[in-house]
Amino acid sequence: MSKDPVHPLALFATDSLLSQEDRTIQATVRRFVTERIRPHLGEWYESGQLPARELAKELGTLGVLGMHLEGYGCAGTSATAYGLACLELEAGDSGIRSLVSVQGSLAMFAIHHWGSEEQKQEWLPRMATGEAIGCFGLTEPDFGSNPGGMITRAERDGGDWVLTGNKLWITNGSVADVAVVWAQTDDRIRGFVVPTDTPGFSAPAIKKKMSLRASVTSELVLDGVRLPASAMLPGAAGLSGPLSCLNEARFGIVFGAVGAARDCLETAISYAGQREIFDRPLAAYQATQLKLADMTLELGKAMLLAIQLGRLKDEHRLAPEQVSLGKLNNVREALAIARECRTILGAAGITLEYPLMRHANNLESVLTYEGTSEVHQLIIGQAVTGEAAFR
Ligand code: TGC
Ligand code: FAD
Repeated sequence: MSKDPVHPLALFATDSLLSQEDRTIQATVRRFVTERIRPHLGEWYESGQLPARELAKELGTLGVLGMHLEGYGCAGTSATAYGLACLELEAGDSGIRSLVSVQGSLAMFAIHHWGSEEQKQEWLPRMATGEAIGCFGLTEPDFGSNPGGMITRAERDGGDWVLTGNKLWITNGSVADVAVVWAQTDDRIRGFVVPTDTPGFSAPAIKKKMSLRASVTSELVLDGVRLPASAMLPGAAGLSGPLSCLNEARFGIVFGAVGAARDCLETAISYAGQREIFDRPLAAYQATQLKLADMTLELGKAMLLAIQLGRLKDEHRLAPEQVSLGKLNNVREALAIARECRTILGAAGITLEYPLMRHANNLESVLTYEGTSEVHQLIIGQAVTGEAAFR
């Protein structure tokens, strides 16, 4: 006897754990993604071109840029609401969530948390509306997982700073108006707010990506970039400055990965219900149901973990190693779900008609950026043993 299907997340009743306000924000972002983003994703992904400037303004109007920050034109929502927005954006595409993460959690957060009042007034209101786009330059060609080894330097020259070095794999780089760049100085690692029209700054785009194609990824070249003394972020000294920003972006990914996984599972369930194989719907076979049941479990567990971390963050007691639990688990499981769902669609699963291969390819980057899986395993390993095993 057939029964009405239940949505995988409804089985966990996760909505009942969210406030009405957070759910309203989630529904608003979901509608935006459905109407404005989803119809274009295949084309943006295939061409590797994202209308980032136009989109940033629309995302600013939607209110998601720096939405969990207070003041300076930011909405000041709960952290959970920010996570739910990331979930809906990444249900569209990880690249769109990345645009928002890098703008709000990395570039804006760095200025908001570590910047001078003058830096905040100059950049945050324009970044919240999407009129100005930001990027965050931490990774270098030889220093990704180990950013503390960076060789980009900022030297004092009279009252000025002069920056020299290269950053690699920088999201939004070529379309940014402002780059938050981290560099070695005589007094530890420091952050600098660099207007991208400063002479000596360039940001060539990285091409031929097989992942995150609906996202701008660039190199940053700093060839004697001269900045006034006021360009340094006064609050940040040492590696804890940039790492504190990563906590914010990683938190968004904890939720975002659930969005990509949900989109894959919804697609596979719908397809399996319609696809007739050996005269019966694919959904009616045990082999299919075993896959769907296991993925439903992992999706629900990932969502529960995200909500728990959201609660902790809203209570200001979320520790970095707890963010690592979520980033590691949810991205790893989302990638496994995307690949398994692709098998359910057979050949159709490899096309851009369906989102599965696109999500799976994107999640390869998400698994690597913001701390690779191995880095997060080591952070958790350190938390439970007290021993650092990075070196
Ligand atoms: P370690 O000696 O452990 O720490 C150095 C200083 O930093 C403090 N700290 C943190 N502070 C805030 N938040 C955290 N999560 C922190 N982790 C450590 C620490 O207390 C210490 O402070 P102090 O005052 O004693 O100096 O540092 P380490 O060199 O051993 O490295 C540790 C490790 C490997 C965990 C860290 O380097 C790391 O997380 N590596 C991964 C790098 C990474 O994730 N890069 C991401 C770049 S941005 C990006 O990918 C954007 S993708 C686009 C998108 O987001 O959508
Ligand atoms: P590596 O650090 O060279 O790692 C290679 C392998 O070694 C990995 O498997 C890693 O887990 C493993 N490994 C590393 N350390 C250890 C260890 N101690 N023990 C065992 N194994 C280890 N960076 C930015 O600063 N800003 C951005 O906006 C940004 N956007 C990005 C966008 C995309 C699409 C991508 C792909 C990357 C982006 N990054 C960005 C860079 C990203 O953060 C780095 O790629 C990431 O930190 C890993 O560095 P890596 O690629 O140099 O790998």
